[in-house]
Amino acid sequence: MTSQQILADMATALVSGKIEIVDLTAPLGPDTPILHLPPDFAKNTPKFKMHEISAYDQNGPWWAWGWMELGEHTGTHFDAPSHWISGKDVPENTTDTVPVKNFVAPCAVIDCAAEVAADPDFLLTKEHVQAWEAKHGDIQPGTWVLLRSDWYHRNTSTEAFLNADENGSHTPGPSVDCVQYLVEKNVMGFGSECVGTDAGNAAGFTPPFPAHSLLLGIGRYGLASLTNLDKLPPTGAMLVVAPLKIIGGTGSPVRALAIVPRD
Ligand code: 23J
Ligand code: MN
Repeated sequence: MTSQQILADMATALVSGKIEIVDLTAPLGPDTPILHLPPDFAKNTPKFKMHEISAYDQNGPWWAWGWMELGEHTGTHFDAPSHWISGKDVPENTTDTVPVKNFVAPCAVIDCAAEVAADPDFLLTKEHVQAWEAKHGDIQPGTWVLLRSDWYHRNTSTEAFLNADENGSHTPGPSVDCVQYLVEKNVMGFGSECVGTDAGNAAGFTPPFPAHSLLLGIGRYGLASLTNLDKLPPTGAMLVVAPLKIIGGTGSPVRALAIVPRD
């Protein structure tokens, strides 16, 4: 089949609904949950804020527009390699230099919803990934690996989303050996429904924050605060996720879309 035919068939399937577009993006607004780092890293990212320039009024009689106060790592967002010290010198490591072909890639969805419901500190291990592969096939290079936790249902409450107590944040993520395995597989990156790609207690891992440190360190990427992963098949969907082309950006909010076969 020619590539022209593939795209023509895709257009037909989109119109008929045999291929569906699923929105993996959380709404972006003043109530969007923001990461809270421990007090020894006192400087946190600010909450999203929209400032009005005009609203069809004396400031602009025929138009409405605003300007935003927006952290790079806010809401559903992309982590570029330069976000982490391990990725600071890798080539094409900022939002404006990441090769655009990496913004369209297949995804493997690992369903951990039941495990996370039983234990919010659940860690996805190498063994879990290998068990998934035994069922669904080996994860190929350049594939996004997404942890389905159903955590996105908590996204409307910062408290429930961060799930913190005096011992820190209780949210799922990958173990160190899991991320090492994903590095060996040369995946496109790791995606999570939680506020960041790493588990809530990942500051204490060796290395700390492995999804950040190891994957960004090899020039790969992260996706955080994804939604609707329960609407994706384990394999066969394609992600379209592109950060804003911020010059030197370490990350960016995204509109994350999945192209999903439905027949
Ligand atoms: C800075 C420090 C630690 C973490 C993060 C940012 C993120 O999760 C992020 O948004 O990249 S864990
Ligand atoms: Mn981030």
